[in-house]
Amino acid sequence: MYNLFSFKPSSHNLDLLYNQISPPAVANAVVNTEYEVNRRLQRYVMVATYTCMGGFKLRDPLNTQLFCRSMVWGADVWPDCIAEDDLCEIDNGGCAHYCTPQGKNRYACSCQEGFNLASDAKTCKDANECAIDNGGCEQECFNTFGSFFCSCRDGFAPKDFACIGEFVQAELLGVSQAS
Ligand SMILES: [Ca+2]
Repeated sequence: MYNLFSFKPSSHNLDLLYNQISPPAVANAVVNTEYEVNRRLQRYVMVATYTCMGGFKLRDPLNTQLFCRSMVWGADVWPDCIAEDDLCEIDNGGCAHYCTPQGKNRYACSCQEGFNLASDAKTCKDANECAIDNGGCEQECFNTFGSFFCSCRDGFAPKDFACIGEFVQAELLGVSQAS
């Protein structure tokens, strides 16, 4: 086994080493591997520098490299190539819930069921389902954050969106009112 850091490798050695520990693939990127002098460590280290393919760009232009230490490739932050025109790739486009790319440098936010898009077109606010047709509830409608529920007045029991009177409940349970 070669000691990676104790010598300046010849191109032949570099080929041998490269075959042993080729750097990991990063999606939509090409990689160039070479030895560089690390002045802090006072030795040569193997460095893989990634370049994004056409139509892609680095998520963070400062994170382009992986370093080989003890035969393992790593970095504090790994290089990452994202679509050039996909603003949703960065911080979800600022959307609270969903971000949908819509062509070059355009995107739209949308919300999960039970929420409506706020006036800033990014955040999502609770939809008050009860405000429209009483939420479809027969009697009481209670709005909750992200949802709602139906309820019934005294003497009635909820069944889906409807309310069943006590007499009907007893019949459903097979209880005779006469007994
Ligand atoms: Ca709600």
